[in-house]
Amino acid sequence: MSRKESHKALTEKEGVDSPEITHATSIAKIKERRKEAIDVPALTKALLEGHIAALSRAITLIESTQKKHRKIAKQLIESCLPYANTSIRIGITGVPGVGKSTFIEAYGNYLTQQQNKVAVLAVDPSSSVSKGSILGDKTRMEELVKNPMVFIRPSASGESLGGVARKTREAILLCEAAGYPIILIETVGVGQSETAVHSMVDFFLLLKLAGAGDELQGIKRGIMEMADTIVINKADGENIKAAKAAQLEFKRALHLYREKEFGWKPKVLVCSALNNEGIPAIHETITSYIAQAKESGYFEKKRFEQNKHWLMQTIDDRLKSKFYNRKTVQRALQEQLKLLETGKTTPFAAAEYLLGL
Ligand SMILES: Nc1nc2c(ncn2[C@@H]2O[C@H](COP(=O)(O)OP(=O)(O)OP(=O)(O)O)[C@@H](O)[C@H]2O)c(=O)[nH]1
Ligand SMILES: [Mg+2]
Repeated sequence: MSRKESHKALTEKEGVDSPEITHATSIAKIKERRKEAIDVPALTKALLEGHIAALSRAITLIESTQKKHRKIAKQLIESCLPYANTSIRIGITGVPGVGKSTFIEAYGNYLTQQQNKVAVLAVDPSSSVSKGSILGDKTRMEELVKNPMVFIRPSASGESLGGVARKTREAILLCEAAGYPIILIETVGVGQSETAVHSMVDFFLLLKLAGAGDELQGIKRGIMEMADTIVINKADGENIKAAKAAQLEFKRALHLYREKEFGWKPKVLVCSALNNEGIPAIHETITSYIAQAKESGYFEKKRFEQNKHWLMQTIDDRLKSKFYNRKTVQRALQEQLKLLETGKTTPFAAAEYLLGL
């Protein structure tokens, strides 16, 4: 046996690492330990002072599933709460490729020119698998990522939309405490994620394209109803005429919808995110919506409703996972399913039995 082989045999037998591995592991261990020693008051202080690194770190902690991190995250959020709730939260939705990221790049840059710091978050449960849109966003928000007044955080990963939504809501609070007065949240308008985003923002913007029917764009009527303003993007080049025609068409269609609570009528605008055209008018619309919503008391009321929604949602989620994670339930559920399959029980009797366990 050569020296190398005998060393390998020894390390395998006794579980001893090779010298290089030992060295690397000890460095990793030191780093790990350093990572573990989280000074929560210092991190909170740095976050409140607006340090981007501290904000990133804090968001990583709220995204962590580790129990000890969850505990720290809870502390962090509690210390940030008095400074939160201060921003304008804007949701941006639309089918893939409509230009959400390009729009955020244009609008984000416009906002920073007005001396506003901007935080950009994303809700895209699918990206946890493909990471596709994160990569896309980095390249499509070229200018914005370099802008020191902007904080960009790609979508949190998570198996469920509920998990991603919770993390995003907590990230909003942290961004607010770190001094970001405007938060833009991008979400893909094809699943349930826009409903989740709608219930965490003050203003919901739907981006659309001219020339494609609603079915083609995969936008359901419900999402149209949620929108506080519709913007037809890519109104440039040969597309301008079609965009203007679509604007008229949507204006007409929106007449059929009922007014929003404080008498707000959703507007229909056009823009070219790519050419930075139409952005100031969109900003004016958003500003005037927020002013009216605040004046009428709707702004506060909506935020309370949203908080109520998330409280109930969290209870639902917790109860469900508590129930399904129980070994007895898991076993009994399988048994009941078999009984159901062979016609020996009914869905209601089975449910009653399981819930009574
Ligand atoms: N002509 C034109 N192209 C645009 C405009 N806005 C976006 N695009 C292009 O449309 C493509 C998709 O843009 P994105 O901003 O990535 O779209 P998205 O909605 O964020 O896409 P997902 O994140 O994949 O859902 C890119 O090639 C953009 O350059 C616009 O105003 N005019
Ligand atoms: Mg995008």
